[in-house]
Parts: sequence; structure tokens; C-alpha cells
Amino acid sequence: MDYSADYQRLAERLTQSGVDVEHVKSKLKAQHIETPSWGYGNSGTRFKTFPWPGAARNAYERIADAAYIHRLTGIAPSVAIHIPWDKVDDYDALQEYASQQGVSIGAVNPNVFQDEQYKLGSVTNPSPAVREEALAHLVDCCEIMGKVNSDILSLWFADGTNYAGQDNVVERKHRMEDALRETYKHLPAGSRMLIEYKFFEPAFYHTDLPDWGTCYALALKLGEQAQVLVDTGHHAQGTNIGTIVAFLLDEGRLGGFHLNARRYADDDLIVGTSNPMELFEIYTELVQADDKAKDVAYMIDQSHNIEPKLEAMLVSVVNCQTAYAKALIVDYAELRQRQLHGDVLGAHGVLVDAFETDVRPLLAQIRNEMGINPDPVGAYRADDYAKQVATERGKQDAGGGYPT
Ligand code: PSV
Ligand code: MN
Repeated sequence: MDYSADYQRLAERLTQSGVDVEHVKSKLKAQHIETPSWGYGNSGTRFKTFPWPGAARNAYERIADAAYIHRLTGIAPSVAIHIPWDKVDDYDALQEYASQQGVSIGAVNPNVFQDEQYKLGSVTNPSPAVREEALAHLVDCCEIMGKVNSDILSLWFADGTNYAGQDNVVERKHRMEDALRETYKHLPAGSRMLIEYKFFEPAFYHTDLPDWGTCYALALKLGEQAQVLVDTGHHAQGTNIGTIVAFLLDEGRLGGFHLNARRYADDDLIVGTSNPMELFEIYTELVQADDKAKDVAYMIDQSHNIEPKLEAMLVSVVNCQTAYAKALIVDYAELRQRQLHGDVLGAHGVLVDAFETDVRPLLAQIRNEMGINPDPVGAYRADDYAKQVATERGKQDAGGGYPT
């Protein structure tokens, strides 16, 4: 595919409309999307886990796959780990392996939702012994952060109740706050705690951290190192995520994202597939926030059930890149003028104009300048990494599903 003539035309058009193309290119080259270790392994629904040939079987293979996605895209230099899914005896060795592969270990995600004792919650459980166990795991994860040089503790709790009256909601609120306050004390210096919300599932009556406002209130109480994590899949239908992002950015409490797309619930579909406009809206808020968005962490949070794992992750990273590129080429000066003149559709049109621009030649150009293949999906399809790992790793019996 020869994109250079298209790139020249696009660059000229953008320059004429006042866009600094070199600045846009340098922003795109500096983009950083973290991929999740769990997106490379087998996963499924409660109905069935379909085993994928070559799906990563352990932390090392997950890191190798993440490094491959980074080699193809140039903008995915870190991988998030989930403990105990990625638990190893020697974290120094894991970290060393990651750096040999050309990636670093990013957010550490404690898992306090899969063990038997957490049936009624983890840090909000009515049993003090269970709460202690959950807290000990959070503290352990702070220690792991130190070992793998991570500066993000990413917290999500499955805690909640299924029936009115099941537990005292206010007491649970206090238990959550106590646990986070204690965990906060163990954060490595300079690191952050990102608190993620989800409005339902697995609990259906109430969730202890259901929305951004609850997490924001907690973060304010805890201190500067606590911020909110927005998982794009964790909102009710129709929620305007871009405006939540704008508010949190302005308050300096947007810590990061878990990017994915949802149709109905926490579907974990490839980001930017069903929600390209939503993703673009989010990125326009980030671009406008400028310096206030400089520490925001961007992570994919998807587990792929029927898609090829590697290609799904690759498309996810590329979709984030596309949305960001479109947000970067918005004529914000023109937008501002139209807003101030109350030109409702003119202002909206400025955004739509950028959204509808084909940025693929621009992306091909920056990739070329970064020394990578201008067409990462084509490169993946032509490459034999996926075939090689399928041969080496085989098809694991993934189990899963529930008895009928
Ligand atoms: C929960 O649905 C969640 O979004 C949390 O971030 C978990 O850590 C992750 O998914 C696990 O897949
Ligand atoms: Mn998430």
C-alpha cells in the first residue's frame, strides 16, 4: 500500500486549516497504550471458554505476546499484570524477561474476586477475617509493585450485594474506606492507586463502588496518590463517558482508563468497534485538557472469547491510535469560536469533520518514521508469530462454562 501521496495531501489540508502536523506526529509517536496480560490467554463466558491455539499459558508467554504487539505498533510498551493470574516466584526474573523482550510491567491488578471466601465480598465482607485476608493481598500487591517497578496499583472490587437487606450498605462503605486507607499507606513512593468502578456485576442489587462519583469522593479522602479509573465498559447504556472524563481531568483525579467496547454489559469487545465516536469524544477531552492529562494511564481491558487473541489486541491498539489521531487534528480554535457564537451545529461540525477524516495515511507516515511497518495488521497477517506460538503452545483445554 503506497500511502505517501495520500499523506502529502492530508498534511497539506491540515496545515491549511491551522493544524501543526509535526506536533500531531510527535504526540502520536509518544502515545502509550498498555495491554493486559489476561487478554492473551484463554477466556470465555460463563457458558463456554473456547480454547485458542497458541493462547498464552503463563505470565512469561503473556509478556512475550505483549512485546510482539509492541513490536508491531510501537506504542504498547508495557503490560498490566493480574495477581495471582500472573503470580511467579521470582518477580526480578519476570521483570528482567520483560525488559529483554522490550516491554515493562505496568499496572499491578490485585484479584480479590475469585476465591471462595470472597463470596460475600472482599474488603467489605461482613467477616473481619476475610477482610484481613483481602487487605493482606492488596498490601502484597504493593510489594510486588516495588519488585517489578510498577507505579500503578489498579483496584477493582467485585464487592456488592444481591438483595435488599443482605448487608448494611453504610458499614460496607466504611469497610471499603478503611481498607483503601490502609493500602494507601503501602503504596511505593511516587506511585498511584487507581480506583475502578462498575455499576453492576457480579453483584446485582448494589455494588460498593458503583460509579465515578463514589470513587472520586474516596480518592479525595485518601490523598493525591488516589485517582479514579474509568473502564469504558462499566457504565449504564447511554452514559456520556466523555463528560465524566472532562470533569475528572479538570479536578486532577483521572488516573487512567480501561479501554474496551460494550454493547449491553461488560462485554469486553474490541475498543473502537461499536463505540468509535464515543472513543473519539473521550480523546477530544484528553487533548483539550493538555497538561492535565499528562499522567493518565491508558490500558486495554479486554478478554477475547471468539477472536484471535493477538489480532484482537493489535486492532485495539490501532483503534486507540486512530481515535487519538482524529482528536489531535480537530481545529480547536475554530471550535472555540463557534462555541462562543452559539453556533451549535457549526461547533459540532468541527468535531465531525475531524472524526470523518481518514487518518490512515497519517498513521502510516508516523509508523514509517518510527521504523515499523506502516500496516501493522497486514504485517501481523503476513508474519508467522501466531502460527509459531500455536505450534509451540498448542491448544490448552480451557474448561469453563457451567453444567447444564
Ligand atoms: C472487571 O470487570 C474488570 O474490568 C476489572 O478491571 C478486572 O480487573 C478486569 O475486568 C479483569 O478482567
Ligand atoms: Mn476494568
